[in-house]
Amino acid sequence: MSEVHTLYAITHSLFSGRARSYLIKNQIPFRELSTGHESFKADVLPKGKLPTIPTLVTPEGDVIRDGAAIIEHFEAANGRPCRPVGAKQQVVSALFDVIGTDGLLRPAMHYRWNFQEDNLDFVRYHFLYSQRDLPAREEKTEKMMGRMQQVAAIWGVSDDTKSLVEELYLEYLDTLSAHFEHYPYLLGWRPCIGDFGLIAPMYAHLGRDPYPARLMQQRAVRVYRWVERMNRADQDAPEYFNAGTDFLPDDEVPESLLNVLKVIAEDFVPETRSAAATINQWLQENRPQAGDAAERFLGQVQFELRGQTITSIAQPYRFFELQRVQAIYDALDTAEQQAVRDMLDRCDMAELLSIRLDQSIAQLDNLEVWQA
Ligand SMILES: N[C@@H](CCC(=O)N[C@@H](CS)C(=O)NCC(=O)O)C(=O)O
Repeated sequence: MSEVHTLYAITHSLFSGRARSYLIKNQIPFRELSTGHESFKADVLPKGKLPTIPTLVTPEGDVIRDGAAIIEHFEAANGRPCRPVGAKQQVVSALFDVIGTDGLLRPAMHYRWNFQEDNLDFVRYHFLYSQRDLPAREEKTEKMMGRMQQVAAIWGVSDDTKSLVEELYLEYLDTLSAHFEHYPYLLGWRPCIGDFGLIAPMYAHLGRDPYPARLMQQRAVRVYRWVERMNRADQDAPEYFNAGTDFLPDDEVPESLLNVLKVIAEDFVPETRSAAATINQWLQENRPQAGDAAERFLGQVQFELRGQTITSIAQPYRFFELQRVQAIYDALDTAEQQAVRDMLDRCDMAELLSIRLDQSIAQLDNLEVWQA
């Protein structure tokens, strides 16, 4: 694959980090352009349908919008290099993909937007220079940033909940750091689909904006190293003296990784349960037709976390990703299903196998659409 792809993305964008890392790690040549380039509006958007990044243009001119679709495009074409073979590893890999792209948005938004003294000038640079030098650029930047400053609140961070959000994030950071004592990637010696999902919030926001990046450098060097590593084409694991080259043998999912899942489960599971109830209620009332575009946000979510109530937002996309975990599980034989269930029970994640929407979501012509 010597021809160059074009990735419409930007350095400070959360979802861009997932596709970029995949391209780097799989040595797929690409150039990155911001959506400020004329070509995005003129040539790409009509085929991509929505103005979101990442959007990929292949050397043949095909347009693929959405990080999951971009990765699936290469996985399907190349014998699924980033999907482990074993049942438990496959499920854990797909689960981290959901956690990264949806489950860690709360700390990602909090640590970007609620530490303005440290972050604001840095972030403003990126918003400003993602646009061409047109007269309204400064004004547009301030407007965009003003809007974005609300997002942490939308995901449930308030004066009352912010110390809880930080407490949980720090526990997650500590357990992830402990995992990387043993291995450079989630499932051993090379990155899986889950690593790419997880890098989404961990790169642009939590691993690069000044305040959270310093926090990560000072508190969790190993996590910081993984963030660097996920943006390099080589294995980048010189500090591991016993390094292998593959996923761990015998479908092993290390205990250290289950410890990470156990921390994440605390908000991810009740939030998913509540979001499913909200969206299913909406589905009953609205009964979208097969092929109708799935909404990006659908109402509020409320759940209890360590004695406090978090009010957040329901996103159908979480369930599009979760369906992929469930599809892997559904295709397993009974003994494998039992092994997966036992593993997920141990980290309080087993309920995710059965939290489902009444209508599933597919990707069709660059849109997420409802199915019958
Ligand atoms: N599901 C999409 C989400 C992409 C997305 O929301 N990207 C943000 C930037 S990180 C964006 O483009 N926002 C602009 C918009 O929604 O108009 C993916 O995973 O690629």
